[in-house]
Amino acid sequence: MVTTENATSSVERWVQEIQGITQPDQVVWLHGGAEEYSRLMEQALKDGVFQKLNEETFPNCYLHRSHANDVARAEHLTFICSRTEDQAGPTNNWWDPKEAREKVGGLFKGCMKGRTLYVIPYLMGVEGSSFSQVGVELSDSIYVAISMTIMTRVGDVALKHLETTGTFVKGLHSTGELDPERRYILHFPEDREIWSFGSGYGGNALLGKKCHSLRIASAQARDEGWMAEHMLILGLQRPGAEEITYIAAAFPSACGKTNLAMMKSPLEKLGYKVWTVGDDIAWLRIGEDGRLWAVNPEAGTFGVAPGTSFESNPNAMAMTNHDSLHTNVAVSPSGEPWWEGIGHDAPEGLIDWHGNVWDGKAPAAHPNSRFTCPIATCPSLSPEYNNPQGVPISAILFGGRRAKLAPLVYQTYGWDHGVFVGASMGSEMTAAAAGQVGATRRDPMAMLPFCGYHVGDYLSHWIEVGKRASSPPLVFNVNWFRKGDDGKFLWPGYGDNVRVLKWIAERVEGTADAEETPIGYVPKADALYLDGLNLDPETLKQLLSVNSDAWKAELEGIDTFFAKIGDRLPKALLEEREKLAKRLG
Ligand code: SAT
Ligand code: MN
Repeated sequence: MVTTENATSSVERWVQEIQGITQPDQVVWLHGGAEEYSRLMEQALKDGVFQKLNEETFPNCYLHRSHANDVARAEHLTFICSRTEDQAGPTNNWWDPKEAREKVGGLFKGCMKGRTLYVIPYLMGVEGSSFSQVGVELSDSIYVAISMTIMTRVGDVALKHLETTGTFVKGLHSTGELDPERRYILHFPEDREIWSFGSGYGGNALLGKKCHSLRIASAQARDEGWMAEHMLILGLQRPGAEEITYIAAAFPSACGKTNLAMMKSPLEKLGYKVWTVGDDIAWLRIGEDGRLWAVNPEAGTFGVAPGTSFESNPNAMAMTNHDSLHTNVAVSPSGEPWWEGIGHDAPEGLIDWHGNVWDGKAPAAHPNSRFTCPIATCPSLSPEYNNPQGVPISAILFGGRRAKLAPLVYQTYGWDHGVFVGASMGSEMTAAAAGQVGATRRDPMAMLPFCGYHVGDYLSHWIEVGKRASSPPLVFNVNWFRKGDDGKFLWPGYGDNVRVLKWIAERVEGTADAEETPIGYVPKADALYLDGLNLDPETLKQLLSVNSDAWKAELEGIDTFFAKIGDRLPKALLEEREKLAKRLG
């Protein structure tokens, strides 16, 4: 057991060391709490980092505009600096840790002259839970200090937790000059350390999120037998059911993860309600009962603004109306945020995300503009969110955008088949992303940019967990994006996805009807509750159809991707591939 003094003094020693290297004008420790938040925000307003939004209609809301070259994660500048290259695997950029430290270490020398160094102790996970982890981020960005205060449990609560664990993840961050030529996001998994230089953007700079909770944590989880996943967690309450059914789901970006996690069910009057546990990250462990138990390590939501409306996500809209940060959205002359797809026309005199009067040509809000809100303000927040044990997961969902291929939902034939489906999952690219429109980008478990070690070993770890868990979740695939010949979506999506969740919960319980197909169990037409939807039988048939020829072509795409993973791909997945080929005939 490490004493308080020891634990905190190890942080202090590190802060002094970094202070010596980066040479800030002053050092400010964050302790957490509302008063500190107000003080930081006052400073940020003075510095021009934030602007106040309309206090009457958007109380305690602020606008931040980032540098135009610094609006998204920089995957090509993100490195896994494991001791050997093969530990990083074929899907990560690798950099020799010694070389990386030399090169990027040089950039940190004196980089905080004239700036304030914020010491941000943070806790990922529930206070008092043995599954939680402490990190300390040292950053020269007040935007980061404020955002971390929303996204994590910041301050004394983290230092207190450190008393019991004694170890913390070290995260060093400087915005540098925001020069894309001098921008690096480095992970040292063996040292549980992160260095980020030259960016102030969320995923690059809020080091508790993707860097710690996924890249570093996934490598640690492999060593310790648990899982750090890019997953939402929700609970489905059903009439007559004694227990809530908890579901974890992984989708690539732009597939509606936040919307599903916070969904407002149109069947609420019938007793079907969705509770939000998390919208982005899940840490999962095998419990004594042999089930997988999940916690959301975060304390806030960092959601994509465009497309969020009272129709697509009323709960998120309610959160963005107060106590929130808005980054790179457009703003009306009266200080109200606006973005494409918000559900009402752009107001007269709209100011775009660059700060200019909008010319109506390019998007007014950046396509990756974001809202940052405390999860405590989520109207559908689960009472179990703060449970130190987490929630027991009954079903895992994978999915993506597949216009023609995948049915609305299917259940896999078991854990290994489920891992195969997750490993080969992909999404067809929309015009918003760089790359060929319509081409399928493979993204195993939606972890492609977030897995901190070799993807083949990662998939083996999944297979292992299934072996060790006596009651692993059932695994499903969903596709809200299937289109008809006219190019129109066949399924309404959003809140109506609760109808699919209902079928999934009934499969878990063993009461819903399904048909065996080559790819898995697909709902029988009358097994889905469709009252009030006006879905004609022909559309439903298309939604649930499995075309063997299309799946044979898919198999080729999967083979190409698996070949890239190489000989560290677990054999179980090759066996699943063979079984699928055989079922397809
Ligand atoms: O871009 S971030 O990693 O900050 C957010 C996300 O993609 O979920
Ligand atoms: Mn994410």
